[in-house]
Amino acid sequence: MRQEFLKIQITYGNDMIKEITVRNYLPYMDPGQTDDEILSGLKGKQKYISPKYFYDAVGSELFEEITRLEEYYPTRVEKEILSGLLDMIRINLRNLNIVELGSGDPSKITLLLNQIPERLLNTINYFPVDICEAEIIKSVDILSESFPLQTITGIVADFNYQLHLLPQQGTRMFCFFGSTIGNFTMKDAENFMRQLAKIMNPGDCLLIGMDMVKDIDIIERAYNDSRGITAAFNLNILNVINKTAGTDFDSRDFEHLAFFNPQRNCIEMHLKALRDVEISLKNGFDTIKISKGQTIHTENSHKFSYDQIKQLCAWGGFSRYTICHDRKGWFSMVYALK
Ligand code: AVJ
Repeated sequence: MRQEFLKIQITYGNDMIKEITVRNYLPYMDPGQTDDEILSGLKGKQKYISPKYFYDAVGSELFEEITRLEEYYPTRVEKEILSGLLDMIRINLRNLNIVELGSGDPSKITLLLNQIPERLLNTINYFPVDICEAEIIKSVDILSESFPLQTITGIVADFNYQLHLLPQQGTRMFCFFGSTIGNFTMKDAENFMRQLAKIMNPGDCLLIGMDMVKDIDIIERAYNDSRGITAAFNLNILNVINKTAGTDFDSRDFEHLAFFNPQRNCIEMHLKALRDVEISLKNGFDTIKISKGQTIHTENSHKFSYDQIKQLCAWGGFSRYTICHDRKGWFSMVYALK
């Protein structure tokens, strides 16, 4: 087993050295399981790749670029809500352990930390959790410069499988921003909330961002931006799969497709084959055939109703919750207390 607990030294141009703490739990994932997950998704009739594979270093950068697009409203609106959140809801911040799932870049937690006085900040421990190690290192580096927190410990993990490895200490606030919960099918969202219910203790709380149902044109525009950044983000998943599972996809054989599915209230992203392709696998024996026009489903992005928020909170065993939303009701931040 590779070393899980690391101190990483960051060296700056002029010999300055800084040490940050990162725990990497990905080596605890069974590599066979990862390959099986990818291959079984590719072998089925409707081909599927889990959206967690978007986020290598390149994909994480592309996603950050998406969040700055005019057409991509979710991040903008969520940030609006976050930047005034602590005036609207009362959270007991002293000695809090903040665990942010799928943290990505530190801009969202920064908005929250900006509202907390220094005398409280230095009682708070912060744990960003992400599947992308490069993102975690960058985040811990940036935040440790900006805020006098008690500790910052980066955690590289797959929260689909490794919730039980998250910090157990003290009172915790789990943050799950960006409507990442929308990536799950409703069944998986139910499982996820039930898992959370198991690992959370009385006094712990959850702060979860959800993108709401709205005009379809607005939603579809957010996933078909005019600069093609979302297309590049979608296509990059094939490079990640090549690295992870040893396939030989050529992203030039596919095009980006994103549309709203009104039955399930979700955006579906696919990669559509522009020609017949045959993908070879690491073992050299098997191949996967994809015919022209066939798609690989890469992401669901559910949009929520207030009834669904209520349902999710019930699955999570939350007795009390508060919903904060923007004026137009485009995005909700739910604060739920165990
Ligand atoms: C990070 C999963 C919330 O679903 O809107 C952005 C990812 N995909 N554009 C989303 C994404 C295409 C994003 N989440």
